[in-house]
This record gives sequence, structure tokens and C-alpha cells, in this order.
Amino acid sequence: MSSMQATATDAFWMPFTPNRQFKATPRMVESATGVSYRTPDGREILDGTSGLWCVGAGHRHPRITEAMKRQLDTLDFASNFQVGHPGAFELAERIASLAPPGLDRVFFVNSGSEACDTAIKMAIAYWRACGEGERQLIVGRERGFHGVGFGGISVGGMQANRRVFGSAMLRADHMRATWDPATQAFVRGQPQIGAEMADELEQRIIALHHASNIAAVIVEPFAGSTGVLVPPVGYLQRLREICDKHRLLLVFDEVITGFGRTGEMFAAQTFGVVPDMILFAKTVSNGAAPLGGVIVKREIHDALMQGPRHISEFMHGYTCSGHPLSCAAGLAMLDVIDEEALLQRVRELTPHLENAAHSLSDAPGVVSIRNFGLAAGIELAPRPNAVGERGAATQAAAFDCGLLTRAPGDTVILAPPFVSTPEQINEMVARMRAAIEKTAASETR
Ligand code: PXG
Ligand code: PLP
Repeated sequence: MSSMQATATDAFWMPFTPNRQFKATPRMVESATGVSYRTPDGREILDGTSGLWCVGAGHRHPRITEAMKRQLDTLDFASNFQVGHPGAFELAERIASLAPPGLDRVFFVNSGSEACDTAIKMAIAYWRACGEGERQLIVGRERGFHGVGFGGISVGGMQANRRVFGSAMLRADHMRATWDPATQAFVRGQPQIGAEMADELEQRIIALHHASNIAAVIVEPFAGSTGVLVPPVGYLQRLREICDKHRLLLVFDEVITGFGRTGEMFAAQTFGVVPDMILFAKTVSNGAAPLGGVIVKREIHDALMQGPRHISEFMHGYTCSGHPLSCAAGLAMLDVIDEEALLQRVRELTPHLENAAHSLSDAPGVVSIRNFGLAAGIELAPRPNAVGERGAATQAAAFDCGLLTRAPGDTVILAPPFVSTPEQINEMVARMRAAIEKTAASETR
């Protein structure tokens, strides 16, 4: 309590936070271990969202902590601009060996947003190198989230992230979201029907713009941060076929799905569809240090290896691209995923989370429950004329009930760490139910 009162909250302009509301009633966490946070006054908060979808191996995993400490005692910083350090090369080789066949070149960045903007630049540069420089339009999807760079908000499909910046965006068009309330409200895992939603890419987008103007199609394998929207069986396969037919690059944004959340290293493997690029961030370093990247098909990389030999082939990079500390965290995380068989654990826990999440179908105001891998979205009916208010109230109530959740709109999210036990997942769901009930009760008063 005392340390909280001692913390002035004025100067820090918080990201993606209602600042005035937060600062009126700050919700602080001070430490974390395994699947829980602890508040300054000593309460335990179960981490129902793996931090922000990143802490798959649990907080302060000793193996990752040790590797980072060792790294700090060896090499704190080296850029990868015209010098190199072993960690970045080693991590790139490891990631290439885990990616689907053909994708074996890795560009490091520090976040998912940077990964998305990097991939868009690669796609545009690739087509120019191929003599098809007019291919510049990027196709995304409504309710897609690709971070907050100008590329990412352009191809992203979230009105709230675009509204203020609408006049400053890249050329993009959008397919419809795969969400269909009429057939999917309480679907478990992938919807069986709806693969034909992908045909819109050919029948509307390509028909309108012509394929020769389109550089790439960017989608999340399942949309995570807009409420866990799961593609129908066959949908991603169909997107791949259409992209092949019209020679469009297919990019999977695996910032949430990458490194285990779907029970394979990448959702591309879970869904059995090989894209041309994979974006990653978050879980790759277990959230212990900022790290993201783009895994690229060899042909795309090779097409860009042109020009005078003393000039960078791709004019792009960030000061901290492949930072030593981030790479140390990433290498240790890959060891942990392997040694603790975390992919297997995710596969085993998935039906448990599915059952536990769907047990909330009778909680007050629940209108839909979706799940895939270790992710579930529980959607509540919006309050009249106040979309998102009930979600936000439930998120706040959950914190008071000892659960960290996220609420995009009126959907509350459960995305537990891969190391959660079935009992811990049950407890998260029990606290979620308590939060939903508490919020509903406060409305009827
Ligand atoms: N792509 C996807 C698919 C993401 O989910 C980003 C890109 C951007 O990553 P960075 O590292 O720049 O934040 C994300 C990020 C939520 C939530 O509430 C999700 C994200 C970020 C913030 C909140 O689900 N995902
Ligand atoms: N702004 C200035 C003035 C810089 O010098 C740099 C990098 O050198 C940047 C922005 C970009 O920063 P980063 O490489 O961390 O993205």
C-alpha cells in the first residue's frame, strides 16, 4: 500500500490506457512468479493473459533470467549494423530451423508493430526488385490488428486505431472478418462452415484492384486482440490458393500465435498452411525483453540481395534489432519450450481451457464464447449505447477478483501461460465468472 501511495503517476503517459481513469484508481502490480502477479499490498493476481500474450513459460523463468544475467555480464550492447554478435546469428538459425520449410531468413526488430511495418517494406521492395513495382496495395482484414505503426494501422482493421490518423495511411483494402455471429456464437475451436469467406479476396478485392497492383495479403491466423476470432476450416488454405493463383505474397502475423500458443511452434503448422512471411514478437522472448521479427521465404530474401556490394541491400533496421539481451532471452525461451515440452503441454491443456471457458455460457450477459489453442474470448452483450463499457467494467472487476484479463470491446480474454495447471485454469475461470457476476449485479442495483 505504502509504495503505491509513494508513486507519482502524472508523468508517465500510459500506452493504450484510459489514463485519467487509471490515475484516479491505479491498479499496480509489483512482482511476478510463475502464473501470478503480486500487487504492492500483497494480493495475488492470476495472469489470465500471459502478460499481454507473451509470458508462455511463466514469469521469471529461472532459465531465462539466468541467461539474461549471463548476457549482461558478457556483452550489454552491440548493434547489428555492420558488426555482429553471436547471439543474433544463433537465434536466427534456431528460428529458421523451427519455421515451416522454405522460410529460413530472419530479420529482427523489437516489437510486433515493427515486424508488421518491416514485412510491408519487404513486400514492396521485393516486387520492385522483381520488376513489378506497381504492386503496392496491401490487403488486410476487418478486425485485424497489426500493431500501431503507419503500415500496421493501414492494413489493420480496427476503427479505433485508424480514426484519428485516417488521412495519413498507406494504400490498403480489407477483407471481411471471419466472425459470423449467426453460426459461430458458441463454436468450439474452428467453425466447420465458412471457408468460402476467403473467396472475397478474389471476387471483390482482386476483381476491384487487379492482382498486378497488390503486393501482399496480411492476416493473423486467428485474430487475437480483437476477441479471438477463429477462421473456419479450410479458410486459410483457400487464401493460400488464391494468393498462389494471383502471385500475391501471403503474410501471417503470428505475433500472438507464434512460439506455441496453438500447440505448434507456429499456427502455420497447426493450420497446415505455409505463408511467405511470418511475423513474430511477444512469446519469442517470454516477454522478458523486447524482441520481434520477420521470417522470410528464401526466394524473397534472395531477390533482394542485389546492387553494389558495399551498400545495404535492404535499407531498414532498428538500433536494437537483435539486441544481445533480447537474443539471450529468445535462445533461453527456445530451450525452455523444448526441454519442458511446452508445445505438448499446450496441446494437452487446450481441451481443458475449451471446456472451462465454455462453462461460462450461463454467466449473465454472455452472448458468445470462442476458443483456439490456449486462447478464449468470452463476449458479453454491450450496454445500450455504450459499446465496450461492460467489457471494461468486467476487466476492472476481474482485477479486484484476482485475475488479469483484457477486454477488447465487450469480449474478455483468457490466454493463460503454457505452464498453467488445469487447476489454475479452473481458478482463472472461477474468478472470471465472479467478475462477470459482480459486474452484472452492479448494473441491476
Ligand atoms: N500483431 C498482432 C497480431 C498483435 O497481436 C501486434 C502485431 C503489435 O505488437 P507490439 O509488440 O507492437 O505491441 C500485436 C500486439 C490485446 C493486445 O489486448 C494485443 C496486442 C497488443 C496490445 C494489446 O490483446 N498485440
Ligand atoms: N531518431 C533519431 C534522431 C535517431 O538517431 C534514430 C536512430 O539512430 C532513430 C530515431 C531511430 O531509432 P531506432 O533505431 O531505435 O528505431
